[in-house]
Amino acid sequence: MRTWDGRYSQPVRLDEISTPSRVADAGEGVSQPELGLAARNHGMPLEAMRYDLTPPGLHYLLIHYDIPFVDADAWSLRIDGLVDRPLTIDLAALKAMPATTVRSTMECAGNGRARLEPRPVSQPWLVEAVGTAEWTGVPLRDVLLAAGVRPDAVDVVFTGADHGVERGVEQDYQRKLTLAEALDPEVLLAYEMNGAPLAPQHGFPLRLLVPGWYGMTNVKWLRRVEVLDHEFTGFQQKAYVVRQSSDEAGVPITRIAPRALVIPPGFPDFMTRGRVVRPGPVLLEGRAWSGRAPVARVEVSVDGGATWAAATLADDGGHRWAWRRWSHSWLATPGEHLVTARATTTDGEVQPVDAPWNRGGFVNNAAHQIPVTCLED
Ligand SMILES: Nc1nc2c(c(=O)[nH]1)N[C@H]1C(S)=C(S)[C@@H](COP(=O)(O)O)O[C@H]1N2
Ligand SMILES: [Mo]
Repeated sequence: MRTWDGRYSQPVRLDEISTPSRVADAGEGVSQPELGLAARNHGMPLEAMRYDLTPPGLHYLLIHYDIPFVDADAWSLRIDGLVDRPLTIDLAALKAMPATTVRSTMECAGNGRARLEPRPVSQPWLVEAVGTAEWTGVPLRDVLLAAGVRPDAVDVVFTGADHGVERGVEQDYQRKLTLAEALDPEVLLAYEMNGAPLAPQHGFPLRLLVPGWYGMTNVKWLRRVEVLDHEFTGFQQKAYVVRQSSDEAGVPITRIAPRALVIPPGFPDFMTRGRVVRPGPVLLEGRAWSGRAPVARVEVSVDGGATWAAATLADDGGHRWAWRRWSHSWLATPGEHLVTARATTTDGEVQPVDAPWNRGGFVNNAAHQIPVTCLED
């Protein structure tokens, strides 16, 4: 890190101003740079799980660099690389194509990172990096078929209009899908969120929407779709992996692991956000979702996971990729309680109680725990 020592005419390299990845020391508090990230990239207040669709402004945000200013009239999408007919499509042409809408829960792969011990230093999410929206747009498949993908295509790369530097690497934000994944008819080039044009912070005018996948794949401010005859290994592709140390290649992160979250019961203390309830029946409720096999059941515990009871789980209402409501009636008694919920999929995958640690702080779907104080009568 440079300090201001008056030698302002010294040449500076990008790797000198860009910080390497790091794990916090034992007991080290959240740093000023992490606070800066948290203030830019806000989470969804957990009480917003009461809404089927996350109201405008309450959906979480994750923006690696700056929100680019995009002039919709000057903007167009380029589809090129290994295609027979490279295309340049403007917004009006895209909107003239047949559109579909999908209701989908999006979650950041780093959700839960700040609960890991030791804590990987990055955007310090607790559990609130999630939201649900209805996304409208054109199936990517239709656009790829119109361009005519060549038989030897391997990967499809998506480039956003945002630009920055990360761990010394200057880059446009880029992610890929394999050709087979990109041809899934559920993958959209989305220009609307909840029936309105995308807001600047959510990718105006166009983003990729891959239902069931962690957030990082849903490239915002999309400006180019390039078909490659080889595997794409860009920075963001190598960064989103589960590994124990940074010299491992790691396992790529794809679909959202099962998770249930609890709407914090009762009322909060301002500073600690500790919850307070009065004795008697308390309706515990929340949401559960999975981008892997569907959620089969949700269980609730009020003693930190020592004993579990089955919650009532609503069906998905035809929205396979959206969170589902669950509830459980609890008879609260005076004292301290640790309210916990966990989801299990139809494949038998169950949320762990202890957080699964990895170097990037990804895919921590440990069961949500909320300390609750029940007052005397
Ligand atoms: N171009 C671009 N796309 C991006 C990002 C970004 O920084 N730049 N962030 C990704 C990450 S890590 C997440 S979790 C989601 C967040 O989408 P949202 O802010 O609309 O909730 O966008 C993804 N798409
Ligand atoms: Mo993310």
